Amino acid sequence: MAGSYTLITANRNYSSWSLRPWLLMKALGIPFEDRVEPFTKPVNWDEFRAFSPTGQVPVLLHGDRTIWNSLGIALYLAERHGGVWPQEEVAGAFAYSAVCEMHGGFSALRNQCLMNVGVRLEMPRMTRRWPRTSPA
Ligand SMILES: N[C@@H](CCC(=O)N[C@@H](CS)C(=O)NCC(=O)O)C(=O)O
Repeated sequence: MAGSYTLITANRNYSSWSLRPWLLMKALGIPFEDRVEPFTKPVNWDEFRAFSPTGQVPVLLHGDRTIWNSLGIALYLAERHGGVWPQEEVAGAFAYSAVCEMHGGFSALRNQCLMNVGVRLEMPRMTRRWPRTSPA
């Protein structure tokens, strides 16, 4: 047993990579210390290298082990906890494919559409009533 988990992420409003293992651990009820290392400037690699071999987040600390990369963390957790991957083979095949496609692809989309969960949009006013689906 390597000890308890500490998950290091940046601000999860802006870092979808950080959000992934955080959501996974929350959804599976895996207890962890939630350590946030905020982005303080456009590039934080030098500071993040103090705890991350790549200078990036997310990072999972487990005893004296450091596990980096969101998919690396998911794979590590899957070795220790049920529910990370579907049990059923066809569902598992789909899940492996979809996860790898998401992890290794969509770079153009990622570059164009950065994540910002903190943005609040003002919706335009409705100018007409929507039809009802059931009688009033
Ligand atoms: N493929 C990596 C991507 C990690 C990544 O790009 N992390 C970004 C935050 S979203 C980072 O730490 N960047 C350092 C910086 O922007 O200063 C993973 O899955 O963990």
